[in-house]
Amino acid sequence: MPPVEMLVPHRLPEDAKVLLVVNEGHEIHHVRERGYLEAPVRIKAILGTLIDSGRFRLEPARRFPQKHITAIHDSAYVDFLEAVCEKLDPERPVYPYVFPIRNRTREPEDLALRAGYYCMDTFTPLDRNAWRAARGAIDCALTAAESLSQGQRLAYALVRPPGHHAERRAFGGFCYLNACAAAAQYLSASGRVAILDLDYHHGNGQQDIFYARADVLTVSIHGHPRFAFPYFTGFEDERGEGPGLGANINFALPEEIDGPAYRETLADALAQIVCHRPTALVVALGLDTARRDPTGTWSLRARDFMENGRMVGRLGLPTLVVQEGGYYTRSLGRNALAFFEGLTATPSVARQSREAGTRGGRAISTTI
Ligand code: Q9C
Ligand code: ZN
Repeated sequence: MPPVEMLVPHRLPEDAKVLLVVNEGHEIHHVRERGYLEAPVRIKAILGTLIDSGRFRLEPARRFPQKHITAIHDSAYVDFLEAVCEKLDPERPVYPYVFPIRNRTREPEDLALRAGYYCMDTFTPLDRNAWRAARGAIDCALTAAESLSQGQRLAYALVRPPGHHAERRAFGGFCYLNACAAAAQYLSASGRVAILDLDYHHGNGQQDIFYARADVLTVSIHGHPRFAFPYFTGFEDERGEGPGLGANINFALPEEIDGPAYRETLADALAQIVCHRPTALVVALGLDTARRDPTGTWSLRARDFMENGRMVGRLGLPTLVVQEGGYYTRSLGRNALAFFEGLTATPSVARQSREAGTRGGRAISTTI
């Protein structure tokens, strides 16, 4: 079979294109330590490939009020993050090194010490621009979410730093603010929402944020925490609590997984999402499930990402994709594009996205 690229006309009508919102200012957050994988080149690699494909329509991010951040994060945590970043020397990131896990009622006064109070690991530093860049990522996700509520069927927030490890009151795993959770929270005002986390690492952030909520389903497919970050969460018996019991679903997979094995689990995950009857879907798209990713152990290739996209697209839901991890720079663009080729391969989704353009301003509606 020829690649999908050759099967579709190169010049798509504007309203059939995927809405793309890029975190323009992401480069200000650049941890220059050798071996820090979460680098600006990740966005460059993906964006170049997407633009060349002619399938995306760029839209600038709008600025949203801070209430969208405090709706999903503790306000003391948000205040801390903003204040500490401003005070840092641009050349010297701060790595948390003391973690007051016992006496949590006393927040250390010293900002470097307080970093540990709000952090889950020793490899995610605070730096001068972490707050501003993470806030930019939130604006992108919210801009894209807003487009869904206006009738757009498919949008992509191409952002870094990533967000899915950021919990209500903690940063870590290269994440500071949880953009996919902010988008889901925004969309939940108009109906039930599902988050599908396809990053290699457990989506502990949105699990934590929505754990007691029945209206936002959180699903994550990831490497089992016995060998994969974040190590303490992502077990299958974490199912939600109170009214949210049953609305958190973890699929913890073994160290070696290929495309077909992954798809078996993805099919189960999608069936759970159908049961939830969401009006919108947020996909936390990690590309670190790819072959050769330095943080992962799996072996997905471009054709697997395309098939994954196709399976997700068959849900026929208004879909917002938020970029998360993925660190093997050479395949990032190819794999991201393949995922979107799959997502838009279902005729019904393409048709709906064209109709959306003429419908302008209509609220999201589910098609399943
Ligand atoms: N130097 C995301 O994919 N692994 N985060 C340990 C230690 C880090 C991944 C690296 C995994 C974090 C968003
Ligand atoms: Zn990851």
